[in-house]
Amino acid sequence: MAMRWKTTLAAAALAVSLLRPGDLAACDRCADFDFLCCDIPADNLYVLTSFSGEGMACGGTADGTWYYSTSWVRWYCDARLAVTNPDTGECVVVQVADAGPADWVEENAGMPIIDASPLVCGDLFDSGSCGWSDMFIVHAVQVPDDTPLGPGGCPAARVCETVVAASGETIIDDTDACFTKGCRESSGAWWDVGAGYGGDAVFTYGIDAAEGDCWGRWELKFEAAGNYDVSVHVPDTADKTQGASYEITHAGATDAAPLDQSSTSGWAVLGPFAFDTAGGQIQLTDRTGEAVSLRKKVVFDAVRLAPAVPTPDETAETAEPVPDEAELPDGTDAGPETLPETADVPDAAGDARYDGGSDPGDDDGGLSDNALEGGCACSFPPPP
Ligand SMILES: [Ca+2]
Repeated sequence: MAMRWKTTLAAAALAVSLLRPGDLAACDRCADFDFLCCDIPADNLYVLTSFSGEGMACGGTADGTWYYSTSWVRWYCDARLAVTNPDTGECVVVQVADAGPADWVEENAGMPIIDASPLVCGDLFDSGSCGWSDMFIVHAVQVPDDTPLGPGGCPAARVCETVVAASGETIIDDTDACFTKGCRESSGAWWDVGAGYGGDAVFTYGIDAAEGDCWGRWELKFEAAGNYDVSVHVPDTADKTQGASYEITHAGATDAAPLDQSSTSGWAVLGPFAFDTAGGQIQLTDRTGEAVSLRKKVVFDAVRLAPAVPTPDETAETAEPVPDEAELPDGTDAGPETLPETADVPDAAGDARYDGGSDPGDDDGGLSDNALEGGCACSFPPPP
């Protein structure tokens, strides 16, 4: 927090000269600065602009000789971003070193802006400088703080390629490139759980604040529009939060799905949600309403999506077998598309029932368990 306030003062001195009073809010402004936009867009797309010839809020000078960028209010000083031209795939890694731009600049552009070294313009768009009216669109995501700057760092930057299938289940783990995480103010606020789907998960501590600081996001792309059951995996570990709230952005709406992680281990169903092919997002932040001194863990692990099965008669008349459905979403679907997933080692090993004791070589674990629970594993041919 000391760093934050130190940089805050410098940023205020820099940005106040750009402030044009009277502009209306169109971005999600920071709690502390009503002239800076804090929101990170779900599609991670920004307009690229360039600047040089001035001091920067995090220290150092924007002299156009290295890979610097805004904005520390969206990330933090010295965070690193992989900035990609989505049309060409060309990418450079930049270091967050400055504030801004002021909100009215982003409103003029109609999009969030990353203001960066002219080097970025040159590498990605063969241009000596970039203004917002050029509308050079870039995709930017946070990468580890030790990622090398410039073009050489980009192999470490991964692209989200997982697409939610129109049938069967699709799992996006915290190790997938479609999961990203970061913090607006804190640095190094992530730890490994040492358990979870696939044997891994990460956590940060919950806070009691008006806005979240650290966040994790699962980016969702869809093969087909429709209703999908959304589940999240919660690793078995101590001192989890009671106040997790997943925000599901889908088909133009955002709904909150609260979950008491402290009483959950394994898959938890958040509900069915309607998605379109424009994509969606699941976000979880550290805003749990619990004092950070309580050290309650907010855990980030896998999410699972599967097309919701339309059974209007059953849902109206029968009791809900929630636990069974949570464990076996494909239990009634023994079609060919189920077999590869069930026989897939990471799926079986990562199931909640195998946390902490999975045997990666035990291909049959998921199959026999399905059979015991009344699934359709008996119809599967023996694994090769
Ligand atoms: Ca995991």
